[in-house]
Amino acid sequence: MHPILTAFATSPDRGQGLARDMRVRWALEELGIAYDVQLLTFAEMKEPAHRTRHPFGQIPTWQDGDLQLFESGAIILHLAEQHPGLLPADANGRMRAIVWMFAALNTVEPPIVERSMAWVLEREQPWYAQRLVMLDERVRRRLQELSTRLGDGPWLDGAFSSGDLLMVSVLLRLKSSGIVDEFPGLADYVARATARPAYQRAFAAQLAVFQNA
Ligand code: GTB
Repeated sequence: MHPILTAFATSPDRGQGLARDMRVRWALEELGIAYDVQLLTFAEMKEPAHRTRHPFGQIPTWQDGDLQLFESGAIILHLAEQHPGLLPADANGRMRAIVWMFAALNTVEPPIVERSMAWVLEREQPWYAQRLVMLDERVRRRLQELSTRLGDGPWLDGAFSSGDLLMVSVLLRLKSSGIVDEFPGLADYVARATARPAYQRAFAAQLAVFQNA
């Protein structure tokens, strides 16, 4: 019996790989961990059985024997600590990669999610266009800062790590906006990461869920 990842039975993104099970799938592929997927409808995510796994009734969750986890970043940190491949061996390098995981989730993702949620919830409002200008500006500021730090380097700190995996996952949510393409270094960074065979396998697996639904 393999560990179990939960994911949307029908992702609202129609297989674009934007839901947060995708980043865990990617980490699992990078690390060579076999897993099963349990697909949940929106109603099933809110039922008591799933609430015992996830207090907020969301995906993804991860179950490995007695260990039950939620929060995509925590799941990936756990996997990266248990298996070689996504964290450097030396303690300082390891901690720096973990810092980038937090930076992706706590500093770069929030303005990107706020922009996406404004489109979902507020795009019919008369003031939406004006608000979007402000939201885009906040996203651009973060991307400019990230781009400056990345410089010419292929990855954020040495070899590809779970920090890069999360950062790229977060940037992908901007794909349809074209904003990442305004920063050629970041666009190359995303292209380099998504060309990795592990990303490609993970993407194909989540797309198959949509195609078979
Ligand atoms: N902080 C948590 C984590 O990182 O694991 C956030 C988990 C989360 O937001 N899960 C979402 C969920 O279960 C799915 S990923 N939502 C259902 C609910 O809350 O009832 C968020 C997401 C959903 C859809 C798209 N999309 O269509 O593009 C993108 C991202």
